[in-house]
Amino acid sequence: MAAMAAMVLVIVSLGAGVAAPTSADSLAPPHLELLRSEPMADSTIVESPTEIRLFFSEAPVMRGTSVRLADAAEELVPTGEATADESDPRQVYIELAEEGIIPGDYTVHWRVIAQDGHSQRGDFNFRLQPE
Ligand SMILES: [Cu+2]
Repeated sequence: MAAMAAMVLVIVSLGAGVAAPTSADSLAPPHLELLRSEPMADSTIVESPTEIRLFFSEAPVMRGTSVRLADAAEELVPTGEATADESDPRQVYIELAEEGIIPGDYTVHWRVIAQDGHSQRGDFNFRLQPE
């Protein structure tokens, strides 16, 4: 057990020596990231949005990409399918029902496959609270 741990340490330090990284981040290739969203994460908005829009650092593969909206009870809110913006495929949106959503707390659950095949997922919240 101890011998194996020591071997792993040797391999890790050899790898680090060759790559001469300045930080742990430089060992990993860049991954698709969610840069921002509309509505913004953790924001309180006063009017129902007509869509939820996510701004990624690169265009995801749309097959395998999903964006879902859940209410405070974690019930899914009916929306359109996740769609890539025609003019900028790094932007992905879902359209909400014409009548909008009712006041309350919401969670957006997103899941994407990046061009490099890595899947990424996350979620963020916002509150709709008319004045
Ligand atoms: Cu990746």
